[in-house]
Amino acid sequence: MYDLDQLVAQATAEFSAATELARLEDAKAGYLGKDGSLTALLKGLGKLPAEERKIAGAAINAAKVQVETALAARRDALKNAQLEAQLAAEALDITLPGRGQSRGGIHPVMRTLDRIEQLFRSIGFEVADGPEIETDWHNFTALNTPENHPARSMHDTFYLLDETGKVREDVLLRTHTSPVQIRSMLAHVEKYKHLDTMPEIRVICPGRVYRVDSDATHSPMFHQVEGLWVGENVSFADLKGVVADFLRRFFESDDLKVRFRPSFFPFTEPSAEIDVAFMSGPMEGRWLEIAGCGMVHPNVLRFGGVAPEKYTGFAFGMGPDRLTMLRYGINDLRLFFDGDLRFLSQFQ
Ligand code: 2NM
Repeated sequence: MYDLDQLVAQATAEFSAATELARLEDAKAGYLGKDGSLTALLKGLGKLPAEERKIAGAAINAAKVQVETALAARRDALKNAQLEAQLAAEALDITLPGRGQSRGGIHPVMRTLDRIEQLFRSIGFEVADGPEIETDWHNFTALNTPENHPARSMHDTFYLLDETGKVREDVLLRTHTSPVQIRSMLAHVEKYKHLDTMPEIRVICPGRVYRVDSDATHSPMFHQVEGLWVGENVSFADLKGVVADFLRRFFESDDLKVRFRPSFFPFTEPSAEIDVAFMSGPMEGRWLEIAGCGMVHPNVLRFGGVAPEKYTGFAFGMGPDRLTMLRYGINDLRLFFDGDLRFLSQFQ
């Protein structure tokens, strides 16, 4: 009869030779599978006479148990080895030194913004913000900008696409912070609609704005601070006083001249550019263009819900990026927005 001991020894050897689980299952099939040798022996039992069948059956079953035991042992061993290998591959060296923490800092432009906000708060202005994705109406229409004005073209303004890739007509990246002032006027008027005369609006709007422009003095994203003061009898003289006082405090110098040069903006009438000249220091005597301003156009007041027959207002806008460049003697605006820590950490 078949040598069962040899069969068990051979099965055990084959299992040991299998170094992967899949190969082990192949080896198993040769003994315990449908066409396996042990399976065949068990099937053949039926042909034996009754006495022999009993003895042979017991022997074959004992052999089967041995094969199954060897198989299970090898299976465990391979699974263990696999787990060990995975753990080894994923091992972390916890003795490596950490990367260290470095101290964060305030961006130089944000320092300028903080300073501007602080100065205006001290004379009774509030600080407001609004969305950077703005409606065409708040950004242009309410600011008295004609339908065909070049600022509205895709050369100058970033538009957004809809789901089908078409340019949306209704929204854009705001090109100035003036829409926040429209929103401030509308909210203020609504808040005080129960009064005959509303309290004055005094607000500044600092924030990011976007234009299609990029060179040493223009970045597609830059910052603005715009201010608005609306009330009864607010005049150009008030504008001059507020702006001149602000500039002296901002530059920490009484030794500077301020001049208002006639200009044009769709949202103000009259309009002016504001120039500053330092009377001492490295920039002595040079006029620098620092801001734009004017009396808010009656159409703009009306779009903001304010009656131009009763109220007047002035507005101004300046570029804190440019002010920061002046303050620190920087000649390329893009340095502020490259995110290079070698540059930025110099301002801490
Ligand atoms: C500037 C220059 C002149 C301005 C006008 C307004 C508003 F919304 F009240 F009409 N906000 N800002 C303004 C006026 C801005 O920036 C150079």
